[in-house]
Amino acid sequence: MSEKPLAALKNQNVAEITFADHTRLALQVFSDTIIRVCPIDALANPSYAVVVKPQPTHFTVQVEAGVAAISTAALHVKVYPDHHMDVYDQNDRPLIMDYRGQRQPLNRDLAADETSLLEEEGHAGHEAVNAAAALTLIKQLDPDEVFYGLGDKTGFMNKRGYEYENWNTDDPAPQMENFTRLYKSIPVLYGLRQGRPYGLFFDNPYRSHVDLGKESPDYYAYSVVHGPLNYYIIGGHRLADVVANYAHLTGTVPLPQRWTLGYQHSRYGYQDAPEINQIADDFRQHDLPCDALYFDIDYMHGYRVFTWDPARYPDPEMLITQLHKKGFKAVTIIDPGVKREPGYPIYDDGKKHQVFVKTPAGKDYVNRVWPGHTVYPDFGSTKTRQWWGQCHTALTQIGVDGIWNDMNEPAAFDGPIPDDTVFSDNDKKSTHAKMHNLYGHNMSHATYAALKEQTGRRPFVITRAAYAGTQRYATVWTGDNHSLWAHLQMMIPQLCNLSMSGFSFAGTDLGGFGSDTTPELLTRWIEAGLFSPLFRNHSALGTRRQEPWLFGESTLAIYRKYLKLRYRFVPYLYDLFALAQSTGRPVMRPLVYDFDQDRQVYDIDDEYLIGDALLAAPVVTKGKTSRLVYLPAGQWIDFWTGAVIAGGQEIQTAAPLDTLPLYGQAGTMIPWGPAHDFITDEPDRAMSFKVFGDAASYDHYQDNGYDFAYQKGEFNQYHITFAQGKAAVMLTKAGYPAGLYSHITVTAGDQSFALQLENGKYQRIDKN
Ligand code: MIG
Repeated sequence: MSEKPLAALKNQNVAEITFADHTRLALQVFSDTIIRVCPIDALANPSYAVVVKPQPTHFTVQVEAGVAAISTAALHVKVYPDHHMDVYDQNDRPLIMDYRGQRQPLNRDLAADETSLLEEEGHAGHEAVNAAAALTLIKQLDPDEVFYGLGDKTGFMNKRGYEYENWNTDDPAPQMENFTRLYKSIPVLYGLRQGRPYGLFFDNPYRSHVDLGKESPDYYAYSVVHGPLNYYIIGGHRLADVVANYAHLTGTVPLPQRWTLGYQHSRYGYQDAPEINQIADDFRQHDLPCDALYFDIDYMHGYRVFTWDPARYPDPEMLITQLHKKGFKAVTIIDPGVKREPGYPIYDDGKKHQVFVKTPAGKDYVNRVWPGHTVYPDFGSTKTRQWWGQCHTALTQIGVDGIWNDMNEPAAFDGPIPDDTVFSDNDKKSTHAKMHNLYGHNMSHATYAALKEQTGRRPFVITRAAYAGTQRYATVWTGDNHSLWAHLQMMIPQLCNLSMSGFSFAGTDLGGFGSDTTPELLTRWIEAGLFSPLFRNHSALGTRRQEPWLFGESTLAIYRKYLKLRYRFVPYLYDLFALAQSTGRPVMRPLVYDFDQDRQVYDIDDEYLIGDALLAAPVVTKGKTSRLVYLPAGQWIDFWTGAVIAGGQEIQTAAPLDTLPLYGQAGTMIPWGPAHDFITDEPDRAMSFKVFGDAASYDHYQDNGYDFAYQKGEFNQYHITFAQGKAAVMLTKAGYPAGLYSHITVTAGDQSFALQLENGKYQRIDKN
């Protein structure tokens, strides 16, 4: 090697590499499976995403034949004098290897003057997204390598062959796989190289770009417009472990209130208090379970945040009280833009406290959103977050149960916000270029903290824009989809990749937001989305209305069937959320998550798992009444018929319009809750458990479902076993005595066992 030598030494949790050109690189060891890479002088930079500190970990640093070798029990990293780096797993098999060849940009056959020609005709010219890149990483691509993650990008489960950007964007056009960016930037990438899993988390909020083998079959690339380079190499035995390691790095999803797992209904365009009340009554009258109704922007007075239109909502507190009596929670939208209007108290107060972002010349920066000319709260400032949080008392004091944050990319109607607009970064002066992708994150943070303080309940915040780590504060939805079959299809990879990227609590607008839905599409959507963690029907102003009773009796009957079914699964979903919080294991999962050694599942876009017990294979194609279902190795039980089916094969199954093909994995068990029209703070009195196969055991979690008492030990845990024809329930923790079930039923096939609580123990009370 002609390069001058490098030096490497170990300094606490950091391997410090000094190159001949005097640049200094840090490999900071967080654990056996997590190594951060950044310049040494960037080590102390704060992160919005990462919540853990490096744990004491044994690792070695050596220089051999001019190459630095850094090894933990799980990862071996080699750093070369020419700055290249290779990462191997514990058995020295390649995971992430630098590409040493030349980059070959795509040939678009386009001269500069032809680009403007195309734009004139109305075609968007392809932006040279990498042109402005300050830093680039290029890694070898194995012929067999596949990619997942990246949050809520469009397209398919496996991201190989596509390019994506991280620059939070509100683009209402129908989002298809040619979209490189959406509302969120969650730069975590998972790869499987010859079945060996790894993760790369690029923790830099500036605009970035990834090319996953689109340019070339020989490499994949990451680039970012501004440094420092700051990324994490994540290892793990299985893909599931890598995903959990990432979740712990950036924080797991906090346990939500139980009612948030019920069905929720929304529409942009509900006119006034009588109409909202009518919708609530219609749900009950049609025997449709529902837990929440939403208030979109038109509840406000001229789109002024924290106001109500006095003509259409003369007494919002009374309206919310009425909704609560009918068993509905109320969720109001709050956009970040504050109308620039002297005399409007929120604006005046914000101005007084200097909470809005500024032009470089020091004036409030103004753009235009719904209310007209608006200013933007500077959420990267602690003072602004507290001020914004305080504004929410106007809503929490009248009983609002959740806050829906929209337009927080942030959206701006009069063209993009200039890069040099002054935004705060951890209370220090920074730029829009750096803080753009963090705007929704910091807004969610402010909202979460306010709701927690003002209500004492687990905050329900739903946000459109997000960065890595926002899952600690908010639920997300995927923004403005359309009532298109292609968007029903996209729901599955989008939600699965979101949950692999830390966001277990996510949903799409069921039925589709833009464009007109059809009875068949709406039906297949409510089936396919049955286990969508956030289960909300939402539609746009001016589109065909999407209340399920508007499509005739047969559509209504199927819709009702699935809403009722959803409530039966709420205890299972709640258990999965408790597990997601403690283990980082997602609720909704692509098949590759649990079966990463089965190449047949790498490109499955139309099936998903819910925990490890259930596999859903919805029909997502118009006119189909049967489909092929791939069942991974093992045995599967048809949820509807109880038929036992061998896995490791593709089967043909009938799926008439009212049927969601659904399978239980043999050897698992799920709770099966009582029927509900809505979820209250009252605990269930009895619970059932369904066994798939001949034997299974299960740990069930229960708490009051709404506040933080569980953190002080106020929860129950039940260990349920079924083996050799016998069912037993052990109470392994009884910290929430008021909730203890008086009766438990365990069913396995056509056998059923009834147990009853007697003297702190569950005893069999049947003769079965
Ligand atoms: O489209 O507040 O994604 O859910 O209904 C304009 C109105 C702005 C976009 C959100 C959508 C919401 C709508 N908003």
